[in-house]
Amino acid sequence: TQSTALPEGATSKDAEYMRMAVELARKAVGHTSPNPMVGCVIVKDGEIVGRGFHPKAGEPHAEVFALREAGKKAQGATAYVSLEPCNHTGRTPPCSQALVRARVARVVVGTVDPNPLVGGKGVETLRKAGIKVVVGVEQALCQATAETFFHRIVTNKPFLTVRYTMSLDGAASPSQGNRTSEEGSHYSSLLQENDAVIVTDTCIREDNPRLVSAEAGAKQPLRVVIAKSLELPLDSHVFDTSAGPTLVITDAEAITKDLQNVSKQGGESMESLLISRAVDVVGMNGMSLDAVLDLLYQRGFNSVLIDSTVSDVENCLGPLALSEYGPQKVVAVISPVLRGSKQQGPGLQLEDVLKLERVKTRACGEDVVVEGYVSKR
Ligand code: AOF
Ligand code: ZN
Repeated sequence: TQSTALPEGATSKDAEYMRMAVELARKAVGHTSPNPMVGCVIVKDGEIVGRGFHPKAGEPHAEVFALREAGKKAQGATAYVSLEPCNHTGRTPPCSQALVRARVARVVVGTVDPNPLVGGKGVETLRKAGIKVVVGVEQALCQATAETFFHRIVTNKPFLTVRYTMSLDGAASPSQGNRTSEEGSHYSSLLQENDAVIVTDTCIREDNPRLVSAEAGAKQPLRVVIAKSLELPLDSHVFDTSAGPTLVITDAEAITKDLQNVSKQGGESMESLLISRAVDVVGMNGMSLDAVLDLLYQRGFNSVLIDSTVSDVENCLGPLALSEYGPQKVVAVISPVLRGSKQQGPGLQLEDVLKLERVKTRACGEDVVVEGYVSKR
């Protein structure tokens, strides 16, 4: 079904091909950062002659793969691209020129690329070469597909999602049972979509989560543990780096002391464990969320998930929602349990309450998952 109004010069058939391009784009979910997911379909006389998607930064763009498959058939054809074709030489050459050289007759673009190096210039190059261009077919869908990239390129910060669980009576609740990492589960896709997942040392101690997506072929998110000290349980699942990479961010001053302290406990020392499992450790003064997000941005990440647990919700979710650093998206899991405890959270004044947008609610076993976007403040 069609999700947005059609721009002038576009048909419902165009929208259908664009949705195919988006489907192709999504094949690379979790793999493209710092680049966006992009898909391309080339159609000649009602027949699909080329298909492509951007698999990974450094590799060719969606258009290149689709043009390769189409070969000579690209001449006079229509190309559907979920994102405006690039017009600059980055890690790869400009797609606008590749489309011109292939002599396509028409290009249907999902949405303009907010990258200042592109920003409408791709469309301009195509039009100057006499190619018919329609912009904005399935625009909302195409923007949503590249939302983390859009956020990164515009704000120089990764797109932040906060997930937490709560009881029916509005108190924090253990999230253990909700981390069902089966293939196709909501949690598994959330991990697959995000480049990194942040948890605290409290979460490691209380829940000992694996933080591994069960989706076939998923690129595992970097598991980031924010820890006040390195005194973490040595048998924590996050230290099993055969399942996914792990980074521990801890206080810069505590770092040397902790490595030695723990090693006195006998058995495998924290220091040798971190080295043998190739766990990355970063010492940071202050460890503010801003500094952590900045470090992940520098590493080329588009999307970061904060997976909150019992104590974290009280400690950081309230202040976080109010902070200028986000989150952009909230995923709340409401479990049918009553805690009966009086929650004394930081709270918002009634007039400041944040209303989520584009809200989706679904049942997930006995839980209800509510997710939505935080409107720009
Ligand atoms: C497209 N098609 O499939 C993608 C585009 O370093 P490069 O050469 O990979 O260029 C990266 C930029 O190109 C990226 O920041 C974004 O603006 C655009 N991505 N463009 O025409 C694609 N992935
Ligand atoms: Zn390109």
